[in-house]
Amino acid sequence: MSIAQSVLQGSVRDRQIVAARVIVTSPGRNFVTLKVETRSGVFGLGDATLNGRELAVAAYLEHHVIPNLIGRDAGCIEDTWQFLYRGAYWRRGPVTMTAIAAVDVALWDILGKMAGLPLYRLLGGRSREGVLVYGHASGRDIEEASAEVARFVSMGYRAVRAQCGVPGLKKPYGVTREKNAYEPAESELPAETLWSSPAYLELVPKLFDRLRADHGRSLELLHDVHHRLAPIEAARLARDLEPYRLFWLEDATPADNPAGFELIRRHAVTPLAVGEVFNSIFDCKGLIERQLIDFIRTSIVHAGGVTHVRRIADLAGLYQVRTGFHGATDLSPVTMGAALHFDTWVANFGIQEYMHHTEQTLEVFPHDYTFRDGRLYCGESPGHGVDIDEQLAQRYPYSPRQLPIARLEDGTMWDW
Ligand code: CS2
Ligand code: MG
Repeated sequence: MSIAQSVLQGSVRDRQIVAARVIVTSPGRNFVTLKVETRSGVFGLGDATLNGRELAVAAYLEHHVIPNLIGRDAGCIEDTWQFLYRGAYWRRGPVTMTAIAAVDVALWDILGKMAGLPLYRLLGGRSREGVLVYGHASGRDIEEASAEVARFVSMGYRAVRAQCGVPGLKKPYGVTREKNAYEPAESELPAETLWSSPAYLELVPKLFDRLRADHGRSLELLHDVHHRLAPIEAARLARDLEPYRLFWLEDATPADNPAGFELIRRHAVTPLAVGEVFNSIFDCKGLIERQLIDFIRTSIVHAGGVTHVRRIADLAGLYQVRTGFHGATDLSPVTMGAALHFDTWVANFGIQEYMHHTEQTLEVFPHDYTFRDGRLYCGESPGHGVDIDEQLAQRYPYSPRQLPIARLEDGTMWDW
């Protein structure tokens, strides 16, 4: 009888959590992974990576979560979630909800391995063959950005995010050097970048005018404002971009204030995406219920795991808001694996972000998802289908990194 079968038919004792540990590794960038082990030997992995705040989550897990896991039944996923959320007293926030997410995803991984089923089967089965993804094309100028879009189209992408440099601004957001995956957390202390909304607002409509001229109207084009505009500026950009039919305009204005999105909605029909910095349903609720957004980007790793994001997706579905999970390189392959199972199941799926991890990273995290013809396909392995090579992981020690900051030309602190 396999371990899985014995554990499936086994007692609570087999499912008992006997150990859990945090693995910090830095194959090109920092990742934090939680490994939860049961008495039967079946283990699960959860991603606990929070870019620039990795050790905060690692410490939260080590000091405040793991001692509470030992002895618990790994099969009690919901009760463990409620224990870690309600029991914290100081609830919500990115560190807490990333730590809860790591436990939650590890327990879903264990359940899948016990049941001998891939995660999407545990959730309710397949709703689609393959998951539409978008890649990240960027360039120092419009010319270079359009050539990069062409390169992604040649690789089979049906949807591409386009970003480009802004004249006069050094270190523009989202522009990679030498076609590497964009890695913003590049220094121990925050690098300082310069921002100018007027220069940006002049440029972006020209970028998409050229992209539509070069690549036609059927290619799905996306753009990330990255929280930089005031509501009225965001409304103007969304209106200026209407002729270019974007799939979505992302983080057009900081979402702390949902009323800012009412202003955008009043002036434009460009679809809006928000939520990669959200960490609970309460961050999403107002925007969804007031129909102020079209895609919710809140990710499994930063919003309490599968258990909580499933609730967010169900709420969104009532308002025909679709999912568009965050999928940057600072979310580990464990999150990509779990997200693809979720994307394969969820009814109101929209699109999945797919920034390529480095080869180093992919060696540390063996996985069974695959890319072809503009879509990602989760595997059929039990659980989420991603593992960690702990020996290899040890070769890449943690390296302190923080995200950049942005200032205006007069020195005013701005949103990066
Ligand atoms: C970006 C992210 O992918 C995106 O949409 O907003 O890359 C974001 O800049 C990083 O995740 C921050 O760590
Ligand atoms: Mg973004």
